[in-house]
Amino acid sequence: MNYRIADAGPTETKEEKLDKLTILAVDDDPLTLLYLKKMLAGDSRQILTASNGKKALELAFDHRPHLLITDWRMPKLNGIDLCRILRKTRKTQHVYIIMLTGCEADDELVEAFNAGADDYIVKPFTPKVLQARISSGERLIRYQQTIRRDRDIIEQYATELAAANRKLQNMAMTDFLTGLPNRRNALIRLKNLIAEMDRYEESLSCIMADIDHFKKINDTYGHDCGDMVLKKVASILEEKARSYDMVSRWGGEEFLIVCARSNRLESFQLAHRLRLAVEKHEFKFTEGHRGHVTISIGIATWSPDFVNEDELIKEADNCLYLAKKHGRNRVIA
Ligand code: GH3
Ligand code: MG
Ligand code: MG
Ligand code: MG
Repeated sequence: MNYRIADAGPTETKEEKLDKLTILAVDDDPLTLLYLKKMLAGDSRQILTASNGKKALELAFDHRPHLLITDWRMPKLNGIDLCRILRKTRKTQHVYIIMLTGCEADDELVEAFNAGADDYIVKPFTPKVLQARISSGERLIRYQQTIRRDRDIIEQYATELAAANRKLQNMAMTDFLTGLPNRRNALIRLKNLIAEMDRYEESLSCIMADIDHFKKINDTYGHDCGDMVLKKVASILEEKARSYDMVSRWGGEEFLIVCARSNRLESFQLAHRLRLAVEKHEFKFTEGHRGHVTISIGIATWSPDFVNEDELIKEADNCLYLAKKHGRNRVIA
């Protein structure tokens, strides 16, 4: 698993390389606009200009500036309405807005802030003051960028963590060798199924299958060959069972098949099919050594006589024991 939480966590305050600051200056007076453009120019800035609110709006939507300096009174769309629209539009709602205007009455200042302005400068302004206010705005913009970046990192960690958890959960429920659901998984399925089948008054059965004389395969051809046989038997059982049966690896060379909506006769027929399919398959144990393996099967069908799933499995185990005792390669229900 590739955890990166330890090396560069979201709480780290590493100085990061910041984007160029995009500033949009808006004024219907060409001289003011020219002046602003010259004054604002700098290596770390991109300066855009517009001569009215409507053009500014188009530029803002296209370029998503970080900061906007706008005049109030302009043709087509004034600065106040420009503010309102930008604030209401998702992609521009966070732009830092400085109103630069000749209006200096308190009511007008209040109106500008109510429309969404972040700062207010009365004309004529001095470059020093404007620069200082832009710096203050830039600090806020950078701070917001850091927060957004940290949030993205946290979201990414959360996604990775959720995926890792899913993988772990999957691993805890799956048999490593065969890829089948493991015993824990089968027990959960069985428990749930018993409740479900009881509710709908449907039958359910358990098929316990055990490979005959499996130890001999290990002893004769080696453990790897034993593993190969286990995997193949697992895949034969999977292939021959119905899609709603759960074939699980119960342990060693034993497989439990949990059969929903399956009475004694139906599960008996399925068990026969499984037994024949395994018996029929020709294994290549080693170079020049081919042969067959068989399985013995015990079946138990759920009824109110059983206390719980453990009792049901115990019954399937008893039948399996009898199948072994009576000569193996057979089904007992
Ligand atoms: P029976 O017909 O009575 O079931 O005889 P058996 O030899 O199949 O049963 P026994 O319980 O004596 O031996 C089972 C063997 O399965 C012993 C164990 O080493 C082997 N085994 C269990 N798990 C694995 C595995 O994952 N891989 C391999 N290769 N062998 C395994
Ligand atoms: Mg004007
Ligand atoms: Mg066995
Ligand atoms: Mg066994």
